[in-house]
Amino acid sequence: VVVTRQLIDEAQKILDEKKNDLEIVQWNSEKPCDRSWLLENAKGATGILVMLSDQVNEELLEAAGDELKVIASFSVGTDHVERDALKKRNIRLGYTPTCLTDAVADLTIMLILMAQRRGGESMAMVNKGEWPQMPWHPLLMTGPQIRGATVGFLGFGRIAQASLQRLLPFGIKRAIYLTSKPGQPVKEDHFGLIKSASIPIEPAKSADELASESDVVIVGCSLTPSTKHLVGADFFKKMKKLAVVVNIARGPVIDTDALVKALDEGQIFGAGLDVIENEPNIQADHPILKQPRCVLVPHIGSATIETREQMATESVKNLLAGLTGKAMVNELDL
Ligand code: 8YV
Repeated sequence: VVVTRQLIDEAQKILDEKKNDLEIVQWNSEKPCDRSWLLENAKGATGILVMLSDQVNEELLEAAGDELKVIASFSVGTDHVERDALKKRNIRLGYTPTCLTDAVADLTIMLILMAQRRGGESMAMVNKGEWPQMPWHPLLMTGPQIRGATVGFLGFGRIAQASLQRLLPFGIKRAIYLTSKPGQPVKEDHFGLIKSASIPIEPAKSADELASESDVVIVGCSLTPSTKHLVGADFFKKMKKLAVVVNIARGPVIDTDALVKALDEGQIFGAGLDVIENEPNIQADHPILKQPRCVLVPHIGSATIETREQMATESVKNLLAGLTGKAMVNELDL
C-alpha cells in the first residue's frame, strides 16, 4: 500500500501492525507528496491513502494497475477524485465526512466574527504599532453585528448545519440555503435543527436571492463544475454593502479577482477565507493579501488536534477495510 502523508502515532501504529502482511510505502516529508514519487510507487499497489493535493485520476489509476482495490482519502471533500474512474474499476473510496464537522464549523464562526468585527485589520494595526496614534472615535473599527443577521448558506450539508447550530445562540434572525435543488427543502436535518427551528430556515430559489438577502454568506458546498465561480462578479453586485462572505469549502467556488474588486469598490464589507483558488501557491504580493477587510487563513478548518488524529485513524481504517472487503468507517457510494 502507498501512503502519501506522514501520520500521527495512533494511526501509524494501526498501519504498522499490518507490516507482516503488507508492504507499506510512505511519503516521508511534511511537504505535499511529489507526483512523480506517487506515480512510481503506485505501481502494483492494492491500496492508496491520499490527501487533497493528490489527484486521483486516470493517470494514477493506470500507473497503479489492476490490483488496486481502495483509495482512502484524508478528507471530507472528494473533488480531487475522479469518481467515475474508480467506479468503472470497482475501486472503493473511503473518506472522513463526519469527524471534522465540529472543527470546521468552529472555524466558520471565527471567520464570520473576524470579517464582521475587522479582526485582521485590527491586529495588523496593532502589530504595526499604530494603536498609540489611533484617534478615538465612536465609529472607529466598527463593523456589523451578528444579532439580527440573515445568514445565507451556499450548500447546506453537515458542516453548514453545524455552523447554523452555533449561530443560533448569537440571535440570528433567519437562515436561507441554496443547494443543487434550489427552492426545495433539504432532506437531511443532521442535528434536528430544521424540525425544531426557533427561526425561519428556508430554501432560497436562486443564487441571486441568497446574495441579495444575506448579511452573512457561508460557502460550504462541494466544488463541482456548477459551483465553480458561483460567487463571482454578479453575486457580489447583488450582495448588501454591509454583508460578509466566508469560504470554508473550496477556493474556486469564489472568483478571487471578483472578490478583490468587490472589496476594493466597497460592494461588500469583508471576507473570511479558509480556502482560496490556487492554494497553497499564494505569493506575498497577491492582491487579496493587500485587502485589509479580508482574513485569509491557510486551510486550517479541520486542524484541531482531536480532529486530525481522528481523520488519520479513520483513513487508515478505511484503507485496511478496503483491502479486506470489510465495512469502512465511511465509504462514499460511487
Ligand atoms: C483537508 C479538507 O483534508 O477534508 C477536507 O475536505 O479540506 C481538509 O480537512 C485537510 O486540510 C487535510 O489535508
